[in-house]
Amino acid sequence: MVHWIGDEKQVITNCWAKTDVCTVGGECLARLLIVYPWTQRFFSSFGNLSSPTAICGNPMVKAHGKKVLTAFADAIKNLDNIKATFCELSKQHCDELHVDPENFKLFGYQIIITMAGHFGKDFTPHIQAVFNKLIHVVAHAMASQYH
Ligand code: HNI
Repeated sequence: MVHWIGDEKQVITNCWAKTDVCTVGGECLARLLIVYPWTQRFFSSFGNLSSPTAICGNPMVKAHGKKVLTAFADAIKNLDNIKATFCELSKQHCDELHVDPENFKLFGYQIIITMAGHFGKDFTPHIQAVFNKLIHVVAHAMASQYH
């Protein structure tokens, strides 16, 4: 189980409270699809992904990014129970969606980059370190039911 130390939980909840899941979610998924183009193959039903402009303007990308970040928010509400929170989603991503778990980390990095852009200098190295820990814990939980 993950051990949160010092002010880590506080840092996560404070920062998340100022995060607009809708905007950030869309940007994270768009960045994933642009920076790691091979991830596009999972989203072939999402319509036009032919250029960075198309990806950023695609309403299905925005809606799905929001959905994923909303699930991320569930982890933040259950910081001491992240593995159990993602048990079903992990099974689904393994058995039905066949998403390589390496992609969970790549998505997490986009969360950090997007938050850094939105918060600017308020996104201090300490906050970045705490979120880096969080995204690794989430990626680990999302991979926990893979076989
Ligand atoms: Ni993911 C569907 C959560 C990473 C590909 N994903 C979901 C759903 C949630 C979700 C919630 C909706 C389930 C439902 O409605 O039954 N995904 C998460 C979380 C992470 C994540 C919390 C990482 C932290 N998913 C990824 C990654 C990929 C991915 C990195 C691919 C690169 N996810 C999918 C696909 C679907 C999906 C594909 C189905 C989309 C659809 O609507 O067809």
